[in-house]
Amino acid sequence: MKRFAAVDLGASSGRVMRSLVDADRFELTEVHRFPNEPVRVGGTLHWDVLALYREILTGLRAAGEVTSAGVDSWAVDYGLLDASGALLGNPVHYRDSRTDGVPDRVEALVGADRLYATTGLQRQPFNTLFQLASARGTPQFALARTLLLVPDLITYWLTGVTGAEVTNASTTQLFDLNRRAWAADVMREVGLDPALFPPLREPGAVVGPPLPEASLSTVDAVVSVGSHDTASAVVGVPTSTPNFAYVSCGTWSLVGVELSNPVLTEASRLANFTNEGGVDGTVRYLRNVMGLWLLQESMRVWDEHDVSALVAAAAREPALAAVFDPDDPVFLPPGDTPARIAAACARAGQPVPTTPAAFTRSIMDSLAVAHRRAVREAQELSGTHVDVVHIVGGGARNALLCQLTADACGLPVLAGPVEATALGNVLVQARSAGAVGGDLAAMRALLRATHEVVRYEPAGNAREWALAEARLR
Ligand code: LRH
Repeated sequence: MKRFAAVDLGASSGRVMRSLVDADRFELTEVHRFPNEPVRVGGTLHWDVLALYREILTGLRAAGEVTSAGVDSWAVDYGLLDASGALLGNPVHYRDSRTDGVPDRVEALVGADRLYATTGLQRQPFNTLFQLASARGTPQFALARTLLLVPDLITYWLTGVTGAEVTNASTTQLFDLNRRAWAADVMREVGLDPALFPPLREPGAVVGPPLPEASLSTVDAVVSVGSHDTASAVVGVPTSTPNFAYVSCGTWSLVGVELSNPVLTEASRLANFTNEGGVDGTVRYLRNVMGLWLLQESMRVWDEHDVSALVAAAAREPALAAVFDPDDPVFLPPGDTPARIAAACARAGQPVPTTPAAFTRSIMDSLAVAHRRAVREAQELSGTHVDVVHIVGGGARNALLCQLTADACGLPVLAGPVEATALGNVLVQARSAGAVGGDLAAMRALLRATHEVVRYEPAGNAREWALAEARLR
């Protein structure tokens, strides 16, 4: 029996989890949870990264004796180090507006088709490439000698070792997925010095022991994991078949399939599907659907805190009354989401919801329709076939969304585990330590043997969902 710690920095909170693993046991306990709230200062939305680091140390001490610890967080965001290794300012949060208009400028330099052919990455304003293009020219950037994605920054503070974990590096739009190497040509074309980007490391690589200053005598080593949270979440999908789609459902719904090679066709680029590097050389071929962020932001505006009551009320509202496209970029920044939804419904000539319950129903229906569209397109664009949809992450708790997704896709949905990201983080560490053996299928078999899923059978009228999808266009 071996013990591991998983650090996961999510959209509203960070957690440290302790896990016990052997050949037929796999337990996970949360030992420390802390807020992860961006801070707006000087007109920019920042990470409060030192406060997070302090909480991570507290959590790792609370985890007790562990063979290793691994860190994951959301993609694309980074810190810059100067020549002495000091952090240059607080990392900027990807929902900041500094990249407004930047993708067009960058794509005028390096064609969008050329970018996609090399990196396979979807066009999102927050891609690291676009963030860097907007940071170039600032005094801080002039001093920068090393770029570290946020989990790599935490790992650097813990160990003193710099590096770039590949699953997260693949979200920068500066990474060549076919070669699994930095895309130095693209960097040069946009005026970035390739020397800024540290050597790559694969998930499972041992980074090193904690530095004495971290005072973590109970942690033997820090190990590189699928440090992009979505990469870890997909490891944590308990599938028994290769013919599965996943919805990693939380703040975002990441909807797609697992492939062995990227899809780099023009049709794929125009559909804004992304190819992200996964654990064991896999490709996560997916679309970013706006996800439960729509509900979280609406609840913030309504000053409403009881999500279960709201979803229960939404379940009693009429179905498919007001469907809008959740992937509209107007929903990306924080703000008055209900007003934006109302405007989207009005624009589409649909009834405008008026109560929180009706808005919530509209969000659930629209997400289910967007899940359907993404599952359908992922299959068409990649030439694969899907028999089942796995929903993992916090959204697996939302029975209404799970049932609507099954109905919309016309496929069974298997929901859970809620903690897929932390479980995937631990599985990679456990394999590195020899506590579990084998490939992804073997790791997922251990998950199935130790974690329950809830099955939702598709019901309802397939034609109605097809018509609802047509209303998104
Ligand atoms: C989910 C996620 C997603 C990225 C986004 C920035 O947390 O990592 O995969 O696209 O955040």
